[in-house]
Amino acid sequence: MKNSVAVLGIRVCLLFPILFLFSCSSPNKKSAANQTGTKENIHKVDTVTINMMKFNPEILKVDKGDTVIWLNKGMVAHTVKSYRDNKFYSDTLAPGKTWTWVVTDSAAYYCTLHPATMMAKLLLNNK
Ligand SMILES: [Cu+2]
Repeated sequence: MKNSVAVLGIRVCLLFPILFLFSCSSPNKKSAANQTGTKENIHKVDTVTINMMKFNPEILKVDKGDTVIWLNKGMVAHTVKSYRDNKFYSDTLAPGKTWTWVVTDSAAYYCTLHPATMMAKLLLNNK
């Protein structure tokens, strides 16, 4: 009798860790499903290069939520300012510096230091 009680006790001790392992495997599947659901929120990042007194590309197609990075590869300082509504106005960008804006709308913009020659546009897709 004592033997059979001891065997039963050992079986219960083995059973609990196995149940514990199975119960742990299900939350992992849930978190994998959550990761696929966030893909819709991914936006792209575009770079506008400033060089030879020009924005390149001069017309950039974007979506709301995209990030635009202006990179000054020129020899002198420049700025990035929208014409209307003050949607954005960068700091003065020394050579080698960048400035970033997250797109909220389409915008025509220019360089306040060279307004006669440096003009460009951000155009929303589907417009
Ligand atoms: Cu400029």
